[in-house]
Amino acid sequence: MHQQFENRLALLKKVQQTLLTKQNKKIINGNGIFDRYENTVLTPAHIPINWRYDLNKITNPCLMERFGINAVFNAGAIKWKEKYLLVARVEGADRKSFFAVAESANGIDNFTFWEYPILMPETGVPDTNIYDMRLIEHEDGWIYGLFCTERKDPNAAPGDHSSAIAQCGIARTKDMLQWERLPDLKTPSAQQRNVVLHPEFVRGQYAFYTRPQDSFIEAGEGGGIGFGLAPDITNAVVEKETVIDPRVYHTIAEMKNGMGPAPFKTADGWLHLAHGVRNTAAGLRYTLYMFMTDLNDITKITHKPAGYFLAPEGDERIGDVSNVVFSNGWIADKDDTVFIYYASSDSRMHVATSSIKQLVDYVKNTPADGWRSAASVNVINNIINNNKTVFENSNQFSAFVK
Ligand code: M1P
Repeated sequence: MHQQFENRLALLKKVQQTLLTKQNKKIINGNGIFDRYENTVLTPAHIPINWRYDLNKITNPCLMERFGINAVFNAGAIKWKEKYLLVARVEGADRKSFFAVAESANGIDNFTFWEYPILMPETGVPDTNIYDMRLIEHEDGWIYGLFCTERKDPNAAPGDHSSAIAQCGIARTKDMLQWERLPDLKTPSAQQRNVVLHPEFVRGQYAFYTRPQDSFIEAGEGGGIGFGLAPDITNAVVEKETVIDPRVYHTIAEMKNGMGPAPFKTADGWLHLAHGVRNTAAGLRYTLYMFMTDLNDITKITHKPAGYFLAPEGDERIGDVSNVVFSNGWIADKDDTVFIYYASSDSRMHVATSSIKQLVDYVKNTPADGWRSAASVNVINNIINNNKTVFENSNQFSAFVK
């Protein structure tokens, strides 16, 4: 029995070591905007063996898994002490999510979890489930983690075990190890998910991107990505939310949308990554989209390409919640490289790389939505006609049109 235990443990370790040391390669022939990579960067198989197994031969002679992991996804991201950190949403087989930090030296492979998951302090109202942390290095000197905290709806009818109240939890740290939990954000909305803190003060206040979806729709206001200010982060109250990026009929965000990670400041404006949700006969489809806001008025969208930036492809389309990509973490490096971390189908994490230069070009020069089929055809015709001019009298063009 002991030998069997030893053999199984050796195999578990070997398989995991192979996974954790596997090199990740860029997939060539991308769209010029970003590049995908061959391998996922975090999966349940990346979770340390000693979190899942009791490694004592006496108490666990069959070397059974004692704590199963269902999914590792929707990770916040930060560059910290020259390492690329992901604060992943780890979901156990018990359906509860928690946060855990994984680090990599290059941002694209060999992500390895820290010794312990994060034991997030609770407020006076315990969290039933916490997930989807956004990491923000705020100019006040703290690193904030904003996340969704869900508790059972106290007004749920007897027998209703699925109605929940979702709110924005706030915690902060200086070392990524010790977290100080602050009171949950208060807003006029009954539910909040996908709340992000802007990294700079706005008019001397903390600025939040919110998602006043449900209450605004109920009030006939359509919903979308909202914005509001709070003077004090230790008791954050947003009195008024204004929708800055509304949902629009027959677009990738017709059903709902939500901010992704905190925006990057560029010379041209604030670069944002968000997710949009549309309905299909097969259920909801989540894709990522981008836009830019004005440096002087961060509530004003200056550029917004039509449609999605990144949509689920191939294996990404299948998982616990299929046809979903979701991102709440990206890192801009000093050399201009941008690491976009995204989850597919609520199951595992991927990386894509781009650069600030490419993303600014994409956001500024990709045509905006014309809202109608005819407008889309006009965009294509413009491209074709411009290309004709570019390649007039050139052999390259004749090769294309043959
Ligand atoms: O299942 C897809 C996503 O659904 C929710 O996002 P949203 O509130 O924008 O619909 C979240 O539960 C998210 O974690 C999940 O990935």
